[in-house]
Amino acid sequence: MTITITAFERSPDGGRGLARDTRVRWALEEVGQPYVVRPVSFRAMKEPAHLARHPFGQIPTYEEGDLVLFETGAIIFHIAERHAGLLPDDANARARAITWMFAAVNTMEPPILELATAKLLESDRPWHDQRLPLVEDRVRNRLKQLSIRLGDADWLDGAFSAGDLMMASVLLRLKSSGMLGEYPNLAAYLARSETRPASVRAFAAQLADNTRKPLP
Ligand code: GTB
Repeated sequence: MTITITAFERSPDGGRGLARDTRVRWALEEVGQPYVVRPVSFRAMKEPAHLARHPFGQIPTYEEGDLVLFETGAIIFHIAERHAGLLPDDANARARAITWMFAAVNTMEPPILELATAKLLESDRPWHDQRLPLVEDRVRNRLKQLSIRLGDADWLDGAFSAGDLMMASVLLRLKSSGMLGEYPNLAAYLARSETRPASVRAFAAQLADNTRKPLP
């Protein structure tokens, strides 16, 4: 059955991997599933046809036959459950990998998104200079805790899993901040993730979709 995902018609970052369809592409590449991309404009995202797929009018979505999913955590969990390669067979190890997926989106991502919002949308507010260091501290606190847990391991819990895929996608958002450099094992963890062949293919595909010239 063909898998179709939605992605920005033109991503604001030019397709450099920050939009969340990257993590879905990456998961599909890890498990060797082909997919097609339906590009969606910002306007189309808020129209009924897309809202039927995604109640919040966002990308990415995932379609496979009658099944329509939104939320990257749920999409990647679905992919990992249906195909070998992203979750361990052992029940306890599997539960721990799923725990890391939740930790990525529920514990690590919120302060990281708050930081992005503070920098991108609040820089003209009179309280910005006072608030920014507080938000940065919240991010550093989580990075420090994650760094201690990772230690000198390659991945969060044994072999690479969907938990690492989610965590690396979340950390990616910090790359331009320079903060990851304060935690060399996390910087190395992200670099290790980014050099996985499946990740390289996913990023290349997203970039290609964003740099392709529109048809005349
Ligand atoms: N919790 C949802 C999930 O994980 O699936 C969040 C989905 C989401 O935030 N989608 C964003 C979206 O559709 C795109 S990824 N935004 C349009 C809207 O809400 O109207 C977030 C994103 C977009 C672009 C960049 N960038 O270019 O730098 C970075 C991150």
